[in-house]
Amino acid sequence: VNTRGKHPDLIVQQQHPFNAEPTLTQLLQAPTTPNDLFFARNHAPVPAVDVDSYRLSVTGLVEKPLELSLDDVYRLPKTTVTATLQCAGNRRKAVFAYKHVVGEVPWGDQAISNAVWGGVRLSAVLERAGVLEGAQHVACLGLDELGQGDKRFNFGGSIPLKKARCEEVLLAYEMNGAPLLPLHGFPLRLVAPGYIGARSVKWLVQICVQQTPSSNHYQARAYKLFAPHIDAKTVDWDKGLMLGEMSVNSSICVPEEGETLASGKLEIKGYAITGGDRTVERVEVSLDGGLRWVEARLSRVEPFAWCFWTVRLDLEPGTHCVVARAWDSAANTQPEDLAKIWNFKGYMNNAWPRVAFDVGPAVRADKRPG
Ligand SMILES: Nc1nc2c(c(=O)[nH]1)N[C@H]1C(S)=C(S)[C@@H](COP(=O)(O)O)O[C@H]1N2
Ligand SMILES: [Mo]
Repeated sequence: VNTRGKHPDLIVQQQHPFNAEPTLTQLLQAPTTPNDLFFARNHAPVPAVDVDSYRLSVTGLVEKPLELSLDDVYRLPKTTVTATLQCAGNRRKAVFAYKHVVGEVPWGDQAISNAVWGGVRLSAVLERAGVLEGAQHVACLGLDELGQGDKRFNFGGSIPLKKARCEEVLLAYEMNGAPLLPLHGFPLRLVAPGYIGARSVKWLVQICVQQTPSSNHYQARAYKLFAPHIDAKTVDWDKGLMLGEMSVNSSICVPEEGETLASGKLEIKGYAITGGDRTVERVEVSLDGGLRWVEARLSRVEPFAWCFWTVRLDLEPGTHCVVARAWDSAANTQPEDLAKIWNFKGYMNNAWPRVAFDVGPAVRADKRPG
């Protein structure tokens, strides 16, 4: 695990537990993020798993509780799904810049990555167990332990049963054709496409079908959204909006803040993503604070995955400020002002990304290198 911190293009936010994101430049290299550059978000040390004694239990509101070995899982029909995971804390650095948040990882725009996941459908396992009437949520538990002394507990979270039955939700044991790395949940993790990353529980050990959402700390307290005037002292945890589906979001990755570009045709690039089973429909940029917008060209758009966007522009020498916004298939778009969605946990920042950059004087053709 620690050797991953040595990858030159990985920004390590925290060594223990290990939290890291690729550089902006690396993020846009390929639509599928290489496994060794995939962002890592851990709340506790990576648990060691004994594959022989490992069992996944399926309990709760089911006709027939199951105890599945890894071989039992491997025997089920295998399928692959392309899905982008995004942490609810993605783009928190901008939230900090506006107003500081205490004790949270200061993610840049790279707490997001895309992979082709291989595994079995959660629905196949639920069918084998037989879901009983009254069931509405599927709660997952990981093997990693948090807390101290007799207050120890495992990481967990839940998704609605309706989502759990969708064909895109996987119990994944492969990532981009390779066995899942310990850092990303070996031997088995949930992949809940369209939902915040926290719901894709790693080192999965238990699936519980139940009437209510998970009572785990990371569902019942953390990963909730509060209004800007609420803080850690005034918060009533029961009142927060429990996060599930991702909202529509985008990032400007090229140019980077403060960069100087040669005048002439230049490119502005980034990614866009949305949640649920919605798709990104349009991305646009503005150089005048949002009065006039230029539509970007999108890479292939598919549900559950980000898309990359590009705008080619001819800009005059001087300082420019570019903002962007994405629109999805439900006509949702991003809010302009971070202040209005600021929350003390720094979640779900999908305010317009803003990048200030300089365009230098034109480089004369005869002075151009090469
Ligand atoms: N068991 C377990 N699962 C977990 C976590 C964790 O700390 N423990 N972190 C969650 C969060 S907050 C995110 S954003 C994703 C990140 O997945 P990755 O580390 O593979 O990128 O895993 C989720 N699953
Ligand atoms: Mo996360």
